[in-house]
Amino acid sequence: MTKIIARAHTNIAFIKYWGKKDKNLFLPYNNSLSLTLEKFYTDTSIEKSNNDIFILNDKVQDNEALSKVQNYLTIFRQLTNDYTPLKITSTNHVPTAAGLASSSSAYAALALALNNYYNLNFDYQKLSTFARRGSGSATRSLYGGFVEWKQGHDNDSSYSVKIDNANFDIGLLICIINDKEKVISSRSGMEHTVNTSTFYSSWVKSINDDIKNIKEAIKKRDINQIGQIAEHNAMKMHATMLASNPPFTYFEPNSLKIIQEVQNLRKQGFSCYYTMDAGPNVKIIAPYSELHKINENLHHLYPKLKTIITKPGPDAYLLQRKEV
Ligand code: 2P0
Repeated sequence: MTKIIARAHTNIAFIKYWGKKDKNLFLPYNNSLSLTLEKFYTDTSIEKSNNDIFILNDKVQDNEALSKVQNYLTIFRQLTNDYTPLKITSTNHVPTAAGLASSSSAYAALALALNNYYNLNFDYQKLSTFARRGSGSATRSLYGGFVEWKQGHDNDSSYSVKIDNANFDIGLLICIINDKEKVISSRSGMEHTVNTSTFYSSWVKSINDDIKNIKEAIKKRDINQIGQIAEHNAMKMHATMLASNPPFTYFEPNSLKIIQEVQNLRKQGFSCYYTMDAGPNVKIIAPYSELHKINENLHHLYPKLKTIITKPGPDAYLLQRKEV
């Protein structure tokens, strides 16, 4: 009997994905571009079993969570015509109470594990189309460094490519504003935005320039340009939510306090910029070599603030393939 364990790291988008053209296939309205993170990852193992079982973070999951995974497994089962029951064990290595989404690493690790379990031998580009069917952001978590998800127009053309290994002085400082589960899931938040936001079409129109410009900045290792483009892109995305009807936001008062401090630190000469996703946590983009100093400054003002510093992360990889 074969046991597979795969590891994939989470990613944070510098150019965001916020809306699906096709909800079934997870085809997005625009290309997006992210940085994979070293500190956060998911390990997923697959082995034969008497029944389908899904264990997440050491807890056997209920039927609702299991059936979500089974729906996903159907894609592989229909492809291989192998309906053997499976035990799937998944552990999210996200520092306690980080309040970060793990669906990107979860579905990338699962797709890679299934690729090996069924001996499909798909390359990462092809595999990213399978990760995508679990969660949009997972499309970008097969690769390390900077990754672009090409929106495409059908299942096979909506995949990820690696842009750059990000092997230079860049990192992220995550400020944990709130570690509770979010009230509005990204899935329903993006759908509401697509359906009602006055600004949605201008957001989509603005993406091609952002992608082109950030790729040039990455090539030049220009952290200030990378940060400026990412920061503006994130705020444009959040503006689409404010212009939804009824409006909503993921901002909390403390998110704004951190943003203000990032702006102050920038005036003092730090090359730091902010981005936010479907939650109140603020992520600071800066040279890795400056992040500890930035962290000290933040703690001087907010001694209780929880923060995590991370470098860019690697490609997803197989930890183990063992006959048991
Ligand atoms: C991103 N986010 O590009 C954007 C920016 C949040 C804000 O992808 O419905 O969990 O599973 O495709 O990928 C979060 O949404 O949503 C996300 P689904 P996902 O990273």
